[in-house]
Amino acid sequence: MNDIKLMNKAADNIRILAASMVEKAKSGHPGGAMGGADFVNVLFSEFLVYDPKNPAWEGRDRYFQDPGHMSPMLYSVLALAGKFTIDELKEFRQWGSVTPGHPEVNVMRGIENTSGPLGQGHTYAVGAAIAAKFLKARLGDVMNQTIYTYISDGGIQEEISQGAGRIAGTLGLDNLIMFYDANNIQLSTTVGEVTTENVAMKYEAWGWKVITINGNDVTEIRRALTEAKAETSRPTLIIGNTIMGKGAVGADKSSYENKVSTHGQPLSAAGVSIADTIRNLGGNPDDPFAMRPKQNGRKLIRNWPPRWICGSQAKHLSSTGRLSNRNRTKRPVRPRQPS
Ligand SMILES: Cc1ncc(C[n+]2csc(CCOP(=O)(O)OP(=O)(O)O)c2C)c(N)n1
Ligand SMILES: [Mg+2]
Repeated sequence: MNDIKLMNKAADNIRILAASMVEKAKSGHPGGAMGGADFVNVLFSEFLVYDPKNPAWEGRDRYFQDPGHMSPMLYSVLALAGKFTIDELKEFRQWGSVTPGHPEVNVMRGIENTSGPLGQGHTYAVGAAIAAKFLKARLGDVMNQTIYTYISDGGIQEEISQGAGRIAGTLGLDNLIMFYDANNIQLSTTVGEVTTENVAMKYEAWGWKVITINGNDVTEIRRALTEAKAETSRPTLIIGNTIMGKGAVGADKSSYENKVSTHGQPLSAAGVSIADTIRNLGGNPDDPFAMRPKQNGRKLIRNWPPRWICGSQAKHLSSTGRLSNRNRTKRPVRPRQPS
């Protein structure tokens, strides 16, 4: 495992990149992306199993991001994994670019799907988990993938996610792990102003395992993901209490964390000093798109990707975590790469 300081630096790097993308595009959603950075950093660098040489490998873990508006977070973590370039991040939300506001599908770049309509990503993930169960029953452990999904306050509230969550619990989809970015902020109010339900109890009533953590703490995220992976009869909901706009400060160093105003506009429009925020997060305001792979001569992200399997050699990670060559399947025709 990477050391925690290194992980926090990588997450801060994701925060800076996400904020800088929205700032340059003069449009987008920086606050939520900055709060969720720690989770995606841990997931993509230490848990997600995929083959960098064969992105379309059918046995890969899947990641569905329900809040498409947090795409700067996804592009940034994928840029650290080498799937997007700095120039492509700079083209965020520009016509014809590979970094649109709400990416749909781009498997070769690591994007299974994100949704514009909140709640839809939850249903994609449940559908994928059902499909994975079916394929595993047919083909064996080669299809032993985990389906991860990320949901935010808006998605949790949407009716479509209720139906998906209920059936996932009923079917006991233990291959489904959902992180709920509970930052208590939504489009124009705090969550408590419109919803008072107990989300943990709701999902428990549907048959889910529920773990509540500090969603900005690497150790707690790792522990929750490890526990969720070990679950053998239920889907898991990890409720991560996170900080909207984590690290955002004004020119006078006052905090702009936990503010509705950072939901859907550039930080500068919310009164934040982008330069002071980048400095506060350990970056250089003169080079806001820097990826900081080295710190004191050391590679920042040592293990990108730390655990991967080579689908082209038909190896797979069995449930015991050992590589084997069993259940070799014919490679399907590769999906055409969407432009
Ligand atoms: C079905 C649907 N209704 C409305 C919207 C518009 N919308 C975009 S983001 C958002 C709320 C976002 O709150 P949250 O999901 O908590 O994201 P955060 O503010 O924490 O980034 C809404 C209502 C949408 N994308 N989809
Ligand atoms: Mg929110």
